[in-house]
Amino acid sequence: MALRAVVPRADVDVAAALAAVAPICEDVRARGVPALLELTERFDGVRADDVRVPVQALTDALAALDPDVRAGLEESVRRARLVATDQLRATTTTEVVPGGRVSERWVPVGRVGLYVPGGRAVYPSSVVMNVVPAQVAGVGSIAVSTPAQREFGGSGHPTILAACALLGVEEVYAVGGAQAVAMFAYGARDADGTVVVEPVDVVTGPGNIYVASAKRYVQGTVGIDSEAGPTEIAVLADASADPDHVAADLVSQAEHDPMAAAVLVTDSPRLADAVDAVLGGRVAATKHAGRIEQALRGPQSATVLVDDVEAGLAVVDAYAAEHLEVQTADAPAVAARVRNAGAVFVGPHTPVSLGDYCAGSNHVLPTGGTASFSGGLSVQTFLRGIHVVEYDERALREVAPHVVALARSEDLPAHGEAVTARFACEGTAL
Ligand code: HSO
Ligand code: ZN
Repeated sequence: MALRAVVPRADVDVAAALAAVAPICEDVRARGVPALLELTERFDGVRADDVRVPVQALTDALAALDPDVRAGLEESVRRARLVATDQLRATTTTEVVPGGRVSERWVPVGRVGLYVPGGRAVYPSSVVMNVVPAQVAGVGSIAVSTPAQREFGGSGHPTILAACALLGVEEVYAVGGAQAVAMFAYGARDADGTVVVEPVDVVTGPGNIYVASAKRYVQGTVGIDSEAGPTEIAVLADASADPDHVAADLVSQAEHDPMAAAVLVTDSPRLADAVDAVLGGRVAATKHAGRIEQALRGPQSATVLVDDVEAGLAVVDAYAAEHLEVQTADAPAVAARVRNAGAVFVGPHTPVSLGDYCAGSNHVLPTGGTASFSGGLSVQTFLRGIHVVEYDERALREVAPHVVALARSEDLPAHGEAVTARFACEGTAL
């Protein structure tokens, strides 16, 4: 617990953004499409006639997609589908007593809205990570929203549109930010009252602090996945790790955002020095050196020296990283002991960026320490367990005295009477 207070962490105040986000959500709720178009003009600098991206634009974007990117996305989809399919849970049925059964059936939600950011983060891979589990879960209606881009005439980014087309998603909106989350949560009507966007049951997807805050605002009206914050990588390494690979992996996630966190936890001062020695060169040689440097220098990033791997495990558990790499001798054994992490990447050949695209795992993962109580996006996000209870007369009769006694203890006698009413002809003295 004490460790949790000292681990490095970005200061992201989602609650503070609520004040800015609440009026936006309420405006969308009250005025629908006209509000969406105005907000898009205000925040994205482009005035469109319509919020919906025509299906033809999706098809055209896919036709124009770089074939190598298409092949990469197809492989990413194939692997994500394999994993998601295995995540599906079978119905469980428990024979509690003869004649008394409880089942749990996993049923997909009816409709989901997936938010895909634009701006600096144009990630077709996030389309894959959100859409595939929803499809595998069996969600019948899937809509995507992504910010309107001025340079693309107010439509969504073509790579995002192409990824939607590749996955067979035809309902796409060019709406960004908090307003997109509100649009999904409340639905939206035209000025003349025609329903343009049906409300959804669940909103998922990453985004900036306003998107996260809007998700918090609408939660309860709809389900949400986790509130995504800046990306984090922690590497738990010992002297056996390759410093250049460790440095490359830290840099890879720092590339997302000046607020991204890159934390090295090691019991080897020599490894720490060696990583430091190569880090500068790697940063200087890569395209987004500016923001990477900011991320690595920020208070959210650090090297933590520990006495041994055991102590390192305590630190990474306290940190509860979105991504944790274990690069130690006998990495599988060490990884098996990790309790808090969004995803664990085991051994020298499993960099986080593999998981970002093509491992088959999901890259929508809990950030900001929330991995201590939640997990990443999966088919489970889109399913609900429904308990199905069926007792026959004998089984009910047998347990009736217990129900009556418990009901009495809670001063809810009508609860007991609902059971005894079934045996009324035999008297109620159960
Ligand atoms: N590392 C990011 C996901 C991502 N990386 C998308 C590349 N594209 C958060 O898990
Ligand atoms: Zn990434």
